[in-house]
Amino acid sequence: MIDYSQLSRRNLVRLLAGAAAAPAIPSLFSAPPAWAPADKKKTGMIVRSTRPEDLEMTIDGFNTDITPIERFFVRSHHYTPKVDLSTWKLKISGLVDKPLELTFEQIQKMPKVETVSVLECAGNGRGFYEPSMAGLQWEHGAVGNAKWGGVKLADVLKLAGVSSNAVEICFDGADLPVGSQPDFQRCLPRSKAMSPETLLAYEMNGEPLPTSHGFPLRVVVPGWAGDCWVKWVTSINVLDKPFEGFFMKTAYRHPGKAVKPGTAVDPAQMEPVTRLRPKSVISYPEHGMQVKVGETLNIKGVVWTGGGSAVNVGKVSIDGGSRWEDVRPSTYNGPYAWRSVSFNMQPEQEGYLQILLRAGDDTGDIQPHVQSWNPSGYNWNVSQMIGVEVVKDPKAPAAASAPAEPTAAAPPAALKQNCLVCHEEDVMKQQRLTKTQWDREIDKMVRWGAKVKPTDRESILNYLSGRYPYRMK
Ligand SMILES: Nc1nc2c(c(=O)[nH]1)N[C@H]1C(S)=C(S)[C@@H](COP(=O)(O)O)O[C@H]1N2
Ligand SMILES: [Mo]
Repeated sequence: MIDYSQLSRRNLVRLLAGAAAAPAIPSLFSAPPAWAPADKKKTGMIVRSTRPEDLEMTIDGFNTDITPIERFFVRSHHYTPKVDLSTWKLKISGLVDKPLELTFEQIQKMPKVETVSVLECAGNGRGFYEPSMAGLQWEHGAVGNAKWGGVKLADVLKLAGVSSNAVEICFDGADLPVGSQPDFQRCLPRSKAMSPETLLAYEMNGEPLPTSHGFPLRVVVPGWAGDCWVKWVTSINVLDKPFEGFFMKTAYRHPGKAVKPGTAVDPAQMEPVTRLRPKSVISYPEHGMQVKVGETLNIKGVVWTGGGSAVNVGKVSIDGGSRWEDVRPSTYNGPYAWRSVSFNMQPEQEGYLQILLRAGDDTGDIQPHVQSWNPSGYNWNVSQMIGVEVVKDPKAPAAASAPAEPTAAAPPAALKQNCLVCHEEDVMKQQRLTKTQWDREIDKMVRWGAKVKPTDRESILNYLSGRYPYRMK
């Protein structure tokens, strides 16, 4: 076993050239596919947007320690690119001693590491904030826990030799923006980039990285929110000052403190979203179920946290939060993985149970019971509460059916010409906004290149605010 952190750059170069006796690395790509392989079909997902692809895992997905690829959520800002591995290269440039271009084979020859880590979108839970805001209305499932295999990002950076003035390491993927939308480019501060848990991964759950998750290579940033986990990576650029692109300067920023719900925050006061906070999800029973009086009820869920600290407390309450019991997480797949918790109780009488789960980590951070509202709806980690009925004769839950949409006029031609060329109506349908909020969304789209005539603008605004008006949750 080579202690990779001790390898010098010269040795690395020799390893790559095959001059040193490199350890045999089992390869899943012995005959690399020319093109990205066809992905496994996703099952049981909530479709938040068909194109670009945004899929959410349903609650039952939290019943497993490792999230299968078929159930793993997808969040893509642009359309999914198809990568040709025979021409694919990873370029490393900027403030480095030696700019490099690595082939996929060269990366595979480097020492391989594996880590189990939660990947959670910063916007997971946005749909619970009150008042609501624009954006994908994720509930619980924009998160999953997978085993990632690849190389340490630091090892690749050491090959190129990062200059001592380097501040940020920026990544770009093969995905191209739709229209004149800004390109999805994200950076890590030097310290997190060089940290040993941060990877460039080519495997997910022991399989080649699937297309929708970034084939052939993605950034894996254990403990940090999903926006840093750049997919389809083709270039790494080392900078001596903070990158100014839209997805760093404007998006994925948080006021860092609670603000009055509904208020705008001066962009200068916003800081980047980084570390995940302690969080938990109850996977069983599901909200609204009926359970049998006198029978053992096995309450299950998962707990996780970010920032290199271990989840060390799980607490469960069955009476709406008056009394709490400790639950010990069972599995341990490392500090960045989620852990399963299980708690048995026996409801003795008919009635209504309000079950809560609460996670904390060893920094003393613990899940709150009230929201900390922020303008983009990031970092939702309010302790989840579900309700179940205790009855003598439980009925199986009725199959979930989508709430009926009010019948309304067909979308105006202007919506088809200006909006539905880039995305579907599904992404609008889930958002319930005030007329002012819809107006701001149209402004954003215009800034992103939608050429909307003033007369069209009015009909689009009237349609959206009439059909998808603000409503209380
Ligand atoms: N190139 C690229 N990388 C990306 C994105 C993207 O749109 N383009 N989305 C990011 C966001 S916001 C999240 S939450 C994660 C989602 O990863 P997944 O689709 O594998 O679940 O990928 C990140 N990496
Ligand atoms: Mo995200």
